[in-house]
Amino acid sequence: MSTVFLSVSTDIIHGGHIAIIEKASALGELIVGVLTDEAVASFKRYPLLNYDERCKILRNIKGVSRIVPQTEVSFKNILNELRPDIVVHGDNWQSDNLRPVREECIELLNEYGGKLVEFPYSDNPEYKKLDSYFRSQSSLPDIRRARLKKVLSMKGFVTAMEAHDGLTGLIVENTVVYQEGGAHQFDAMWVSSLCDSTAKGKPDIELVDMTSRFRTIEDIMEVTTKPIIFDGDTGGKTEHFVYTVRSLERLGVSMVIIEDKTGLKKNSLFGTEVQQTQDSIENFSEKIRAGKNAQKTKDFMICARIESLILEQGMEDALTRAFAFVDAGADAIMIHSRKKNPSEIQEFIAKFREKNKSTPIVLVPTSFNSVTEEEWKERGANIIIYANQLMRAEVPAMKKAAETILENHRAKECDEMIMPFKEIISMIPVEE
Ligand code: SPV
Ligand code: MG
Repeated sequence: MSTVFLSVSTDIIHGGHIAIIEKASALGELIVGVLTDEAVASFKRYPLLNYDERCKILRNIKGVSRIVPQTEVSFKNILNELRPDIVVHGDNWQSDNLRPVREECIELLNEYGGKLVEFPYSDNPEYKKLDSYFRSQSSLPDIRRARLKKVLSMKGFVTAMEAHDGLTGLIVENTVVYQEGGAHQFDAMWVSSLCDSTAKGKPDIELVDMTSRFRTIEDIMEVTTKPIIFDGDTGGKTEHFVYTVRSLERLGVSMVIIEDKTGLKKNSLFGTEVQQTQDSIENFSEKIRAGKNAQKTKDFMICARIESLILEQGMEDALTRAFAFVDAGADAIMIHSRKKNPSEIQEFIAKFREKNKSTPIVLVPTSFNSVTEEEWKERGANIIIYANQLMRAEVPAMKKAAETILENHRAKECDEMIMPFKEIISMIPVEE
């Protein structure tokens, strides 16, 4: 009897899946590869039903002989291990973003004489509706808020990309690259004060008020499902911060990062070139304590951002503050630097980790950008935020298009540097 392998990543089992399981099991002994939560999250949304739940369901479906865990999107390891005679898949992967995985799968099958059998993918509109229902469930505040902690505990290391409106949110939500058999996506989104202000043509000095910042969050949240990390600047007055915490929680934001500065805040990338004042340890600790007391759920996180290196106050000051802020209840620590050389950040991590093994460390490697994520992870960092790259990519592209039209007195020359609107529209989700 032939062995048949079918990989399943879905958490909504509908008639389409039952049909493909039936067809696959008719070809031989059916082994189902159940993608782990991490593998599913790496190429599509975070599954609502966890791995164990999904295994339980699949194990009990008629025709499934056994199930095996599949830890990566690629079929490489699992095919090398199982060497099934047949791999079954829906034909949708001929054209969707799993195409490179399909190509690799065919190569592997050719190596040992296995066969790929593809069945037509069901395009039943009811199944599409189900999928969009589950997607909208993932964007509900309670589910979304808790997801950052979940992903952190699952992977120990998270990447976040800046989003400053619905469209950049969609880019962060949906961009996937396939590399060495794995899929890579950003895990979370960063709503930066710098980019949110810049998008509105305003300086990054806490001028854009919270109502407007919340509006940006809502625009992003309406069209995405990934957890959101909010740049809360200084957090404002402690008496105001407690209200901000509750509003962010209600919206479904997972973490707010507040920096230990006071008075008129300027962007950290200016460092000591502008007048900036660091808050006292006592005041800032009190703000963290008040924020933690104000929050209503256990999932919401408050991260304390330390500006000692930015303001050239030295490593000892940075470390003293980090330990004090953790004692005050901070769920994470962000250490910032504007030096190109990453050594002061590396030194901070090493010294902080000597005494504290578990509090997540957050980095924004805009200036010290030569170190890879893998190395930061190894050194003990947990969240990497790409804080402004999407905005810095869009500004020169827009400027160039504007200049090209002005130079040519028409838009024809501009065509090759811009995207057809049809392609942009295809990125916009449509509710059915
Ligand atoms: C932001 O993105 O607004 C930040 C990070 O606070 S930084 O600009 O590096 O200060
Ligand atoms: Mg900021």
